[in-house]
Amino acid sequence: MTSSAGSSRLSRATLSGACLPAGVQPPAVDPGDVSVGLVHLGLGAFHRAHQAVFTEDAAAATGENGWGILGVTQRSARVVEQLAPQDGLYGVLTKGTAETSLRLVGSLRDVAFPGTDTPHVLSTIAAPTTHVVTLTVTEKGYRRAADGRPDLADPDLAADLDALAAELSGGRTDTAARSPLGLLLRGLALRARHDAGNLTVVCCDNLADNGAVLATLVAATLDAVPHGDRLREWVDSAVRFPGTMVDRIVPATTDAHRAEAQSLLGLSDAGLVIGEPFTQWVIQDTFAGPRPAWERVGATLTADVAPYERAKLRVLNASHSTLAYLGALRGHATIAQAVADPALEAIARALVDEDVLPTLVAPDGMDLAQYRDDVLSRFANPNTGHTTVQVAMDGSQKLPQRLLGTVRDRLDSGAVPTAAAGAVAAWIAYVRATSQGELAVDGKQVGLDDPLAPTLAAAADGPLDSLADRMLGVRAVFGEDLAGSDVFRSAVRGAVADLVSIRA
Ligand code: CS2
Repeated sequence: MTSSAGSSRLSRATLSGACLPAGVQPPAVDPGDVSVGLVHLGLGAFHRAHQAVFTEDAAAATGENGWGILGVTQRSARVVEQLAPQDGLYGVLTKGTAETSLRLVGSLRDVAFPGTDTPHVLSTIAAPTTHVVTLTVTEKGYRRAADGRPDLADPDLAADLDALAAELSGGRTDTAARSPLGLLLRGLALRARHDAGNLTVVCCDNLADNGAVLATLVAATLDAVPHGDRLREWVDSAVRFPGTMVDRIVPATTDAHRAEAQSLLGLSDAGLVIGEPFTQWVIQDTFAGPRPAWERVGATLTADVAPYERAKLRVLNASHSTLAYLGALRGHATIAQAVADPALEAIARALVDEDVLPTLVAPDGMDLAQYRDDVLSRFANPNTGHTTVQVAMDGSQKLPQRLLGTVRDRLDSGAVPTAAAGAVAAWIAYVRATSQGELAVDGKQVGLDDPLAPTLAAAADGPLDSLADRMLGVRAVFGEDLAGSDVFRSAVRGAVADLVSIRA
């Protein structure tokens, strides 16, 4: 490749015939030879570095060419603008502690933004050639109320349900969808109407019991929609919602990553994503129809995903969040810096050892102490540049999934979850510092990035000695049970008081 190619952009045209530089791995499938069989909702970096790679490798391993992906963005057309001019091609820059590699992915065959392309997304979900829908829409994307039921007061979901009700009584199907759940339900409605066959919907977000959660959300939403009962019956018979555990650390892509990839590839890539070398996918084997042969390329298909999922959420994600809050409060910009701080590493380790491990049953063949060590050394990889502030966002949505299950199990067994209360206190201190404009990391002020920010900021404001009580009063996070637990309250109060010394 000549140096003048440095100014061109990755696409099928610029790739075809180009001799890729040594060390850059070409797409494992020929993008021109692949048709869409899977729709993905939530076309963020995580999907591109995880399920899309597994799916491409599975297609390459079997030679099946019907597993191309239609990737659907959530809130903006930006990702479509990055990927459409590149014919869906993008690179994954893998950054290990010692080595960097770049591979190109060709399995993303179509991209869509619901704001303009809803009819296309719905008809693809309803196509008989589509067999799987996967989702990574983040915790907040599901619009769940505090009790886990659909938040019917959410204006986006409410608008989608109006459109769905109209469609169920034979109306038009071209209103732009505004929420992932709305898009999914409307796609299911069209599929049922076209009698297009069974479908499997695979939730790949970090929610405890994610498959069951999504199945319940779908059913409960249909119960609330006029004429939803017939669709609900069809979903019960034709759709399956396997649970999954997904794992790969995928930090936000920076300009420096794009420049690095461009110097390796000789082409610019606006869709580039980065990730650590580690990747894992455990999937409950309850499919309603065909699926890519993911087990051929390293995924684990199992009858019971819960022990894997629980271990991952409670060990990895809980300690990640704890390091993010405490790290940012101590001025560390990255997770790697936070875990290199001996005081914080000891806190993360104690959280896992004292409160998390007693609540877990090791999945087959897994050594949980080794898993904890592996996770901490993955965090220590200095080359991903994963920021504390990125992991710290959306705490109100993340804590219940990754930390509060541990707290509940410990309380149920009669233990005082002191270390887990410390992690909750770390979040409280972070909410207070960010909502009051008191936190700067790397010289930049950090605000509170959370869908419940106004509620949290109001609770965080006021005297320090009642801070823990005011925050525990946020029922959307703690529920009635934890807010009402004297044992937990007193542990959190003590931990919030102790945090003053951590910050010093
Ligand atoms: C992180 C996760 O941002 C976060 O909250 O804890 O995205 C984490 O990197 C992944 O779950 C790793 O699989």
